[in-house]
Amino acid sequence: MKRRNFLLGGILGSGAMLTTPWISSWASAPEKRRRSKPFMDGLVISTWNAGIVANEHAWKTMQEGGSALDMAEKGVNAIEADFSNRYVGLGGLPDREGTTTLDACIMDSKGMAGSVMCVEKVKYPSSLARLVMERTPHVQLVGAGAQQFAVEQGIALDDYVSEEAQQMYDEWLVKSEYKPVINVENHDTIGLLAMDRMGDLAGVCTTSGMAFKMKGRVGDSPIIGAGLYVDNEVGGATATGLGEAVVRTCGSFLVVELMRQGMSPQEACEVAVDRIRKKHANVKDFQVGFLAVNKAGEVGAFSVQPGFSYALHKHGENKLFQAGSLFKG
Ligand code: SD4
Repeated sequence: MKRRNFLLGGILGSGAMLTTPWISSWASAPEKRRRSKPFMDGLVISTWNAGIVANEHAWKTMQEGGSALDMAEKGVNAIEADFSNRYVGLGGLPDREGTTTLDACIMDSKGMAGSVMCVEKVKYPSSLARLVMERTPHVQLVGAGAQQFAVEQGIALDDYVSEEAQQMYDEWLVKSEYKPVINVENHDTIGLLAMDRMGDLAGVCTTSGMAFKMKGRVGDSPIIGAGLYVDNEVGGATATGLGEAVVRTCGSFLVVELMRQGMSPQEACEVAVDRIRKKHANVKDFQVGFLAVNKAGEVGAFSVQPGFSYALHKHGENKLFQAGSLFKG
């Protein structure tokens, strides 16, 4: 057989596999999506109650001509700057050594990504993640290296320490109990997905991480594919809650891939939560929530425990919703 014919035979041979039902539905999904009309009105969806404020800022950014990436960054900057928030930014609860460390990542519509992990004294970690994406050949910078990069970029380090967070830390020290907590009050990471009027998508996720975590612990929030994933051809997803469970299951990537295979954002979030259930015998003891959006502007939200709120800015209205959940409380 001539080499050219041999190669052709190989391609046709693997094409025969497309007759299996799963592969063929997967293969036809992009075709289906091409037929659904892209949403061009602008949309923002973000986690927890603080999402309302973040959405407002993202929307304003869009009205001023900003891209989906600008919307995402400016949206969460408003929460990072709010030092009364104990779960995002420098007002966040510290690790078990008493130091607040921040995690953030960002993704644009071209599939570019940037991330900073375990960084100290940086007021806007999501903006630093954007600088990593735009001004370095890398995707992730960690700890002292991330902080050094911030300084090199002209960012002044901020020594803010929240008295209330310090007091909560002192109370925690008495027992030093280290276990994941599931209720709403103990989660507030902000994950935000934005779609601009070109129909392009971007996303961001920013947090001070799990309260009283071990020194050096990094959760899902700054991990591309775990706390956030955006594919401008398909949609985007973000996660909140117990980061370890989300990292183990590549949660946000999973949601986007399920949408790629033809699932709605809601179905994809529910299947991802179910995957977490199957992989964790202790699923009753922790919270994880997912948000998703597809190119048609359809959204989905689902969590392990009840109490996961999210904010949706669509058709000019910014509203808070409660996600459905695996357990009913
Ligand atoms: C983490 N996923 O560090 C974050 C925490 C969180 O709402 O989302 N809290 O694991």
